Formats: sequence, C-alpha cells, structure tokens
Amino acid sequence: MPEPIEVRFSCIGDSSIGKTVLLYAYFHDMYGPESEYDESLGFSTDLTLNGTKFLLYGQDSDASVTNEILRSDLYEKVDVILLCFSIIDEKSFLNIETRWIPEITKLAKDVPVVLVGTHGDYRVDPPEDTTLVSKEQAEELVTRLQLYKYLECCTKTKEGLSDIFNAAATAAHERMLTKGRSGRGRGGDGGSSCEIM
Ligand SMILES: Nc1nc2c(ncn2[C@@H]2O[C@H](COP(=O)(O)OP(=O)(O)OP(=O)(O)O)[C@@H](O)[C@H]2O)c(=O)[nH]1
Ligand SMILES: [Mg+2]
Repeated sequence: MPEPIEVRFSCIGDSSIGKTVLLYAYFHDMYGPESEYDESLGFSTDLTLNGTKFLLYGQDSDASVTNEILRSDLYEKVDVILLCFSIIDEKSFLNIETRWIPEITKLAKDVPVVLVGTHGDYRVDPPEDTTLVSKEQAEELVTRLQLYKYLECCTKTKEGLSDIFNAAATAAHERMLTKGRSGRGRGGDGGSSCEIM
C-alpha cells in the first residue's frame, strides 16, 4: 500500500474574509464564533482522489502579522496556496493582485495558487449597497495571473468546500509530477526527483 502523498497548504488573504471559519468548517465540521475554535486541533485530513491518497495538512494565517520571518514561515515547504478574498469585500479582491501575489511571487514562486471567494451565500442574497466581486472578475484574474483555478464557497452551508481542497490536492500533485518535491515552496529549485507512488 503506497504512503499517502503529503500536501501542505497555507491559507492566505486579507483579515476578516473567512479564512479561519473556512478551515474549521472543512477540517472540523464547525461553524461558530472564533472563540470556540481550538488551535491545537490543527488542519489535516486524509483525502482520496481517483484512487490516489493524500495527506492534506496546512496552516491558517493572520494578515496583520507583518514580521518578515513569520510571513516567510507561511510559505516554507508549501505545496499549494489557498489565496482567499471575500466576494462582498472588493478591497480584499484588489489586494490579491497588489499585496498577496507579490508576496507569493517573492516567497513561494511557482507554487500553485487556488483563488477562493468566500461568503458565497451572498451571491443569492447580497447585502444592501454592496457591489459583489463577480465570478467573471475572479476568473479574469486567474487567467491573467496564471493561477490554478477560481472556486467559491459558503462556509455556513459548507457548499463548495470539498471542491476547494480537492483542487488544492490536485494542483499540488500535478506540480509534484512535473517538478518533483524539491521544488516546494521558498528556495525550491524545481528539481527532477519525484516520490509519487
Ligand atoms: N455569511 C457568511 N459569513 C461568513 C462566511 N465565512 C465566514 N463568515 C464570517 O466572516 C467573518 C470573518 O471570518 P474569519 O474566518 O474570522 O476571517 P479571517 O479571514 O480568518 O480573519 P483574520 O483572522 O482576522 O485574518 C466571521 O464573522 C464569519 O462568521 C460565509 O461563508 N458566509
Ligand atoms: Mg482568522
């Protein structure tokens, strides 16, 4: 029986856009006040996709942390990045291009990025006086910045969550198959070894 393929992710994006809630909803089936969350639980799970087993694990992040060492730790040996914005917060979408992609390019060049739109429930019932970020805008950004994929979710109902983590594992796996694991994260050189299966 082959060992599962380890896929390490980091969840990045502006503050208050739903990163932590998303992770607890998917990994622990919880949706509630942040005070109820238990950091010691961590974020890891087994996942099987088309017969391939993965051990998916990773970390949350805090946009207010600007310390360079702590920020670069977020990208250390990372296989895939979940880059999040809220569809009801245009600034968080603009920051994808102006703040987060430059940081990723610097610290985790060539690591696949899954763009995630949170607060998906507002697609059907938008708050008053709010212009939603459209799927077309997000998809245009994915094409222009050569990101892996755009996916939307609603953590309240868990809609779209599995697709996000399936895409993350698939994106990481595809990259491992072409570049090998030594290309992971910061400082990787995209070596040729491949430990898959
Ligand atoms: N309606 C709705 N609210 C959501 C959804 N996901 C998250 N929220 C709410 O969005 C707010 C922010 O969520 P957090 O997960 O704390 O945001 P964060 O990105 O981790 O924020 P920081 O830790 O400050 O970086 C909370 O009040 C959540 O309840 C969603 O899918 N729908
Ligand atoms: Mg958080």
